[in-house]
Amino acid sequence: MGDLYPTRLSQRQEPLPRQDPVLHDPRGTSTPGPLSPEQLARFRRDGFLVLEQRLPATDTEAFLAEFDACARDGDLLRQPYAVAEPGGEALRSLFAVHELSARCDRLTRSPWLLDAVTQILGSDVYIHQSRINAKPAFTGRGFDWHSDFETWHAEDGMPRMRALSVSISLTDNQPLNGPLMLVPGSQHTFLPTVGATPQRYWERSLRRQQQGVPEREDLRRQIAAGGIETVAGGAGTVLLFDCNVLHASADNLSPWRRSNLFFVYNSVDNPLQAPFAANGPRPAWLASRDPQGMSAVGRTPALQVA
Ligand code: 6CS
Ligand code: FE
Repeated sequence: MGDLYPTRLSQRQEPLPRQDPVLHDPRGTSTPGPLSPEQLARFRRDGFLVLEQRLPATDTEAFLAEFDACARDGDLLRQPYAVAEPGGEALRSLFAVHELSARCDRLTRSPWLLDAVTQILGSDVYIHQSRINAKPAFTGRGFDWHSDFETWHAEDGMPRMRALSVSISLTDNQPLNGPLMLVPGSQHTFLPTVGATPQRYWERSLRRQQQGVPEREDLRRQIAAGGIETVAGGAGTVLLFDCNVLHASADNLSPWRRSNLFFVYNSVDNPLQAPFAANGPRPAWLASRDPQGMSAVGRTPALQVA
């Protein structure tokens, strides 16, 4: 099969309708799970869903303490999976956190999360990427508009839209500290982007993304149709969002940090291929190529749902 989602093109192309379902197990019934039919319908319509279940403060505080310990560890900060803010020393993102932290690894496997993810993706899953985006006070820079899938397709060779992110707030997310903004309904359309992927682009894109950002005219149209919703909430808020829903977040100029933990689950039936629009694959800490979970910083077995 050819490329269903051509992107990183030399000139603008019209948006394409999504070729994959949003709910891969349409009634969410082949695996019993915590999501009600109404919640599944909302996820299909909007491309995201805030769960009623929250992570207790003891856990969010423990994750933050682990992150802060990493941010003081000089050896770790020299690793490629510790990404600094542009022009700053502060730690912007830490990848492969489920391999760095046993607590995190356990959380990726917790049945209440896995069961919800499986209701949507309709198969066993594995971790494609995990990270903490720290958004430090005053210096945390934003993330421009993008679809994660566009990057994972172009740069990682993810063939189909059958992945999602779980985002767990470790601090308050509120209008003033750069919360996630999402465009409801945008997951139904693929926006091809303009501009070839530079060599080893991830070394820059994780600080500031320029390729893979949709054309303004396409963004305007999506936002005119769906609006923008921010996910504000206290520490412990759990958000599921589809791999193709448009999202962004602004700089954090406030004195309150905004740190979120992300787990990206991909279907085991959607294994990575050669990148569709980049020269070589990205490192395993950024895009795991092994559903059995062998990555650059350790070994993680596949996630068992049953
Ligand atoms: O390059 C990536 O895989 C990542 N970049 C962004 C802006 N969002 C998702 C993902 O972490
Ligand atoms: Fe993203």
